[in-house]
Amino acid sequence: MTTQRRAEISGAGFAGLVAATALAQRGWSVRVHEKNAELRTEGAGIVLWENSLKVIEALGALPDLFANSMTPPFYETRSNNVSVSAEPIEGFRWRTMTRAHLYGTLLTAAREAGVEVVANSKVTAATGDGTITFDGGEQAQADLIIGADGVGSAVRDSMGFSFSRERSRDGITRFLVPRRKAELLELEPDTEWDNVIDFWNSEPRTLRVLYVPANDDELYIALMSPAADADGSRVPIDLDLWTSIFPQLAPVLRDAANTPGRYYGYQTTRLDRWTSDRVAVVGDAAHAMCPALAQGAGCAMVNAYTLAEAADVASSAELAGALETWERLERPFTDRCQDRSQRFADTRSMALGNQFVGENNETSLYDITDSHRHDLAGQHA
Ligand code: FAD
Ligand code: 5PR
Repeated sequence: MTTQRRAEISGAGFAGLVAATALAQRGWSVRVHEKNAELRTEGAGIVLWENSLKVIEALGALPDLFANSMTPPFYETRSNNVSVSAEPIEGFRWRTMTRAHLYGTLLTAAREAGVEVVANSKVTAATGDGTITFDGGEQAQADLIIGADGVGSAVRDSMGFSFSRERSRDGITRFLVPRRKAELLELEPDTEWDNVIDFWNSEPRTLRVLYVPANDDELYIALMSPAADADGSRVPIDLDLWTSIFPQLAPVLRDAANTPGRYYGYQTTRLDRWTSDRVAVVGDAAHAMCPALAQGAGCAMVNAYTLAEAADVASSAELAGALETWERLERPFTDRCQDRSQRFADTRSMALGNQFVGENNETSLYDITDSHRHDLAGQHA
C-alpha cells in the first residue's frame, strides 16, 4: 500500500471544487480553503459549453446539473433591434443555468467524494516545497498545493509568479430576475423568449443587454456599457435610460432596477508561469479573461480537471515535472481563448452575430476525454 497523498487548495470557486473532487475521486486526501464565511458564488447566471460539461460528466455530476438548467433553442443576436443571426449551436452541447445551481452541484460532488471544504479559512502564502500558510500564521504540508483563489490570488502573488493585466473599456452588471415570459410575449409576441438573445445597441450609445434564460423561472440578464459611461454603468441601473433603448425588456429591467448588483470591468491577466515545484495556479488565478466567449469558468474547470489528472499519474518525485508538462500541453488552448475573448471585447464584433463558427468553437470542442487532444495544439491558431 502506498500512503495517501495530500492536496491543499486555496479557493472554493469552480476551479477549486473541480480540482478537489477529481483528486479525491483518485484517492487523495483533499482540503479546500475558502476565505469567505459562506460557501456560495457571486454573480447571476452562466453559460457552459461542451468542454466543461465533459468535466462535470467525468465527475459524475451531470444529472444533477441537468436537473435545473436548460438548453435554449437558439443563440440569437440583434443589432439596433434587427435580428442578425439565430444560431442553433449544432455539434456540441451547451447549457444555461444560475451560478448558484452550478456551485451547489459542484459542492455536492466535492463532499460526496470526501473533500473537506473549510470556510473562513484564508490562505496567505504557498512555497514550492508544499507548505501552505493561513491568515492566523498556521501552516500545513502537502504533496500538491493549488492556487484556485481567483483573480486576486494570494498563492500566485506569494509565489512571485509575475503577470500582466489588461483592462478593457467595457464592463457589465449582472442580475438574476424572474422570467416574466407572459409579459414579454405581450410586448413582443413574435420573439422566442426561450432563446438567448444578445441585444446590442450602438446608436446613440453603446449599450447591450444579454438575455439568458437560466431555467423555467429564472432569467440571467447582463447589462453592458463602457466604464466611461457613468449613467450606463450605474448601479442601481438607470431604468429610464435602459427602457428607452430596450422597451421590449421593460418588465425584466424593472426587476433589475430593484436588485442589488455590481459593475464588473473586463480584464485579462497573463502569467509568466502557472507552476513551480509542488504548486500550481488555475482558473482566474492563472488566466482571467474577458467573458465574450463565456469560457472563463469553462477553462477554469477544464484546467482544474487536467491538473488533477496530471498530478495523480505522476509519482511524488515526478510531480514538479508533471505540472510543468501539464502547463506546456494545456496552456496554449487557454491562451488562444483569452486572446479571442479579448479581441471580441475590444472590437465588440459579437454584435455582428454568427459567432459560433470556425476557431471560435475551439474551446467548446476541447475534449478532456480525448488523449490525442494535444496533437492538434496550434493548428487552430
Ligand atoms: P473564483 O470564482 O474567483 O473563485 C475563487 C475563490 O477563492 C472565491 O470563492 C474566493 O472567495 C476564494 N479566495 C480568494 N482568495 C482566497 C484566499 N486568499 N484564501 C482562500 N480563499 C480565497 N465563465 C463562463 O464559463 N461562462 C460564463 O457565462 C461567464 N460569464 C461571466 C460573466 C462576467 C461578467 C464575468 C466577470 C465572468 C464570467 N465568466 C464566465 C468567468 C467566470 O466567472 C470565472 O472565470 C470563474 O468564476 C473563475 O473561477 P475560479 O474558481 O477560478 O475563481
Ligand atoms: N457571454 C456571456 C456573458 O455573461 C457575457 C458575455 C458573453 C454568457 C458577459 O456577462 O460578451 O461579455 C460578454
